[in-house]
Amino acid sequence: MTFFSDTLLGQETSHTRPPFWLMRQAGRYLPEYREVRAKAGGFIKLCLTPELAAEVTLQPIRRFGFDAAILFSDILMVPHGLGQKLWFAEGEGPRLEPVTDPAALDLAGIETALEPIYTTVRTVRAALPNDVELIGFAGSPWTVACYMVEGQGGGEFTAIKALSYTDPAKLQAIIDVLVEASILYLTRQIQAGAGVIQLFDSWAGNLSARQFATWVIEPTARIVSALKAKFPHVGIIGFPRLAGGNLLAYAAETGVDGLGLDTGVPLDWAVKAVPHHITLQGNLDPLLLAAGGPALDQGIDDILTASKQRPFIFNLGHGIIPSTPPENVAHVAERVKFGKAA
Ligand code: 1CP
Repeated sequence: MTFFSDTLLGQETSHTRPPFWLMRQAGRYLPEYREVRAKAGGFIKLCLTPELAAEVTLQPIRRFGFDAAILFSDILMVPHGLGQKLWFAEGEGPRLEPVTDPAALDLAGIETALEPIYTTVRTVRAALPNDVELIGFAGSPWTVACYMVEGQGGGEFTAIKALSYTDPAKLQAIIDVLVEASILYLTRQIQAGAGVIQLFDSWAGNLSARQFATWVIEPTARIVSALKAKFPHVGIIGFPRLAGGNLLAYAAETGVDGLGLDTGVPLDWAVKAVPHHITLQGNLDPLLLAAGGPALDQGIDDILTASKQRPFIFNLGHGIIPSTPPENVAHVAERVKFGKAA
């Protein structure tokens, strides 16, 4: 067990600081990532070539000394594994051929097409120091379904919202495949060496309470309970981004050990309101990390203050943006990990 995992599971540790990692800690803000990315010949190739994916997973650990590495992959590798056509248009983000027939999705691909990802996990675990955790991940069914139904991200998700109201049985069939696929996929990651799991629900924010219960809480709870039954010591972090007033129901009903907070969640509120058996994670503004300067130090201080009140993992409120100067990330590491003054 690592310091990171112990904190997530609410166990006592001998550390006086929170463990830290940053969402999208591997990626385009790092010149060494851009170099490997250029060599890989495409983003999907990068995700499915174990030597390269392992290398970019390890790059930020070497540079900044995070307490956890996160497998380098993408939430859209699950639809890819299920046989849906996926490609990354240069400078435009992901594109998929919108799913029309849920019965055509093939669960076997999670074992076969995604096999290289499990090799990456094994390679990374073998290369990491024992006290550095390895986080495996998947997108939550709702967020992955958003891309599968729309064929892309970034918009208002009108097609999936329409489907949820006009043909909920069809959306349920897609979600059910994704629940099974996620359980298989995460089981394989854990067996290969992932000691913590994060479920990314980036698009959890555009749902009514009723829809949130059906499309976010219920499928997430099924994944968590299946994994917990097999792997009780693997902590699970849920990140229901922009969930707003639905956040407390998520915390109470999904069974997650940790709750990822987006930038808009007031920490002093979360420290009091979220059930105390849950470890909080977050929530420095990625744009503040990119901006740097005295405001960044104030943002770091706010999180360090909150982290003294209950088990806490230092992170951003969403992923690092590509224009972030790596020296700003080094500054966060020095302050959080080595206690350097502002
Ligand atoms: O060209 C490139 O290098 C591609 C950029 C990129 C990267 C670096 C994409 C495309 N994905 C990733 C890696 C990635 N994605 C990781 C790796 C581990 C890490 O260092 O954190 C993880 C965990 C993800 C997860 C992911 N992918 C999410 C959930 C988190 C979030 O940011 O909200 C989502 C929504 C995606 C979809 C996706 N993949 C890539 C992009 C640009 C996007 C977002 C598109 C959109 O805005 O809809």
